[in-house]
Amino acid sequence: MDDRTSEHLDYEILAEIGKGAYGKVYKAREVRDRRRLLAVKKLNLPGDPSNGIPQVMVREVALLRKLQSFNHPNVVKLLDVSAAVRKQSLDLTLVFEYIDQDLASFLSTASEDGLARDKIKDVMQQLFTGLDFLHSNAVIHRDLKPDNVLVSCRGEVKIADFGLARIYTYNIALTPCVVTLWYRAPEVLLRLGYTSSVDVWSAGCIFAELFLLRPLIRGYTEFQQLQKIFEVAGVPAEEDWPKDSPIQYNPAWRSEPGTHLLPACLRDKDSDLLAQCLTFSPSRRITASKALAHPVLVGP
Ligand code: 0RS
Repeated sequence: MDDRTSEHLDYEILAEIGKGAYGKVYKAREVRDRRRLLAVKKLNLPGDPSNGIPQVMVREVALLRKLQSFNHPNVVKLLDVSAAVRKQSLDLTLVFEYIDQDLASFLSTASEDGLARDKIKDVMQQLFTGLDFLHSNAVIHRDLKPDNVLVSCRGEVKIADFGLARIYTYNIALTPCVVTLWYRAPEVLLRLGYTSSVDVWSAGCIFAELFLLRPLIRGYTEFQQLQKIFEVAGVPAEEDWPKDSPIQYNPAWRSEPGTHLLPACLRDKDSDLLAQCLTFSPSRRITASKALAHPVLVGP
């Protein structure tokens, strides 16, 4: 039954560590010589695979492997890929290096005095470096959040769960699970086209969260998330409102950005970087590469 097409790494599953639109992620240990800890991600793609592996999947996996060849310190390392053909589905297994902690847990255990500025700067530098690398290779994460930003015991920040977006959309309709809207850019909430700038929005939300130790914008429906975005970042000008938006611009929306909602200890340059990440117009939002040159990330 188990007809593996390629398998190089042998491991034993230790525990399930996550579950979502992507399938399941397990913590595992390599058997025999190296006994490294691994993160094993299993995707189950329904459909009849007898006509071959779907093109999207081949392309996305090829892209992941190509990215891997750069060995970038701020993205998780992919060690192995294998596929198993079953009667009514295709099982894809991705094996990654295991990183000790996710940023969400890291923040939940931080002292309530907050993180040191140097730490915030270091995390954001690494996050934007990883994003800049992904974006330079035409990879958009689309769902960046503290749960899929990993922090190693040596303080390395690594982005996980990227590059399978097109496979996920295939799976998403079938997975009745709650997704967090808190890091979503307005154009994603409005279901408009998106570019790599959606990840910069998410990074901005994470930047604020490093100060606040709680999420900056917490909405429970797409519209509520959008309203809360306006409360924090201000209402966009009517001429910036996308023509193809499913929601009509409402001149009655209040337009004062709520500085009281922002972390109190932000300095001017922090607020400036945050505002440039949380810019409504994707084309005017700062890029990951430009963010790396921002005074917050280069200065003393
Ligand atoms: C919600 C509080 C819990 O090494 C973890 C790892 C961890 C990994 C790892 C490596 C490569 C992934 C994980 C990965 C793959 C989808 C993913 C989605 C989210 C995150 C990682 C993904 N919080 C979440 C789970 N968790 C404990 C806290 C941990 C802890 C250590 N190391 N994942 N998750 N890719 N696909």
